[in-house]
Amino acid sequence: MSLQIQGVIIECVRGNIADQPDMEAIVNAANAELRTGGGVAGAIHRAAGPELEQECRALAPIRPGQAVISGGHRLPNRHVIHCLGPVYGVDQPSAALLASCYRNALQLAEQQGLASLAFPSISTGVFGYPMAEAAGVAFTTILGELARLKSVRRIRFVLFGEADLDLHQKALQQAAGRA
Ligand code: AR6
Repeated sequence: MSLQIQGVIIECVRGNIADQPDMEAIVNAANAELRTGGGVAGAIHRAAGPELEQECRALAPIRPGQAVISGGHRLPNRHVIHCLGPVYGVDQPSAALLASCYRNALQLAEQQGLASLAFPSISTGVFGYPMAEAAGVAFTTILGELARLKSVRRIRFVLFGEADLDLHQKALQQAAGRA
C-alpha cells in the first residue's frame, strides 16, 4: 500500500528491513550502545558486516529518542540511521520519545539530502511498545513533518508479518484521514 501526501510517497510493505536495496537509508531499531543484537539490529549488523559496529563505537551511547547516522557498509544502502526507541512504560513519556525517534531520523535524512528512507516499527519488539499505539505515533509524527521535508520523497515502513502490515496500513489511512 502506498499513499502520496504533500508530494511524499508513504508506503507499507512486508519484508526485511535489511533487504531494501532501492532505499538510500534504512533505520535501525538500535540499542544504546549501537551494537548488534536481536531483531532489526541483528539483521542490519549481520548484513552490514563488522565495519558497521566499528564505526558505531564512536557514535555511542545514545539516549531514548535520539538518532545518529552512519554509513551502510556492506548493505545496499548508503546510510543507516540508528534510533533508540523507548522501552515501553520504562522510558517516559514513551510516546514523546518514540515520536522524537521518527522526527530525528527524518531530520538526519534531510541533512544528508536523502530522497528515500525505510523504517522498521521501532520499539515494538524487545522494547514492548504495543504495535497499534506505536504505529499511530509513527504516522502522526511523520505526517506532521511532511511540510518541512525538502529532499525526502519516499518513506517506507517495512513490517515483518502480515498482521503487522495490515495494522500499519490501517493506522496510516487513519492518520492520513486526520491530516
Ligand atoms: N525487518 C523488519 N522488521 C523486523 C525485523 C526485520 N529484519 N526483525 C524484527 N522486526 P526489535 P525494539 C520487527 O526487537 O523493540 C534489539 O535486540 C519486530 O517484529 O528489533 O526497538 C536491540 O539490540 C518488531 O515489530 O526492536 C535493542 O536492544 C520491530 O521490528 C532492542 O532489540 C522492532 O523489534 C530494540 O528493541
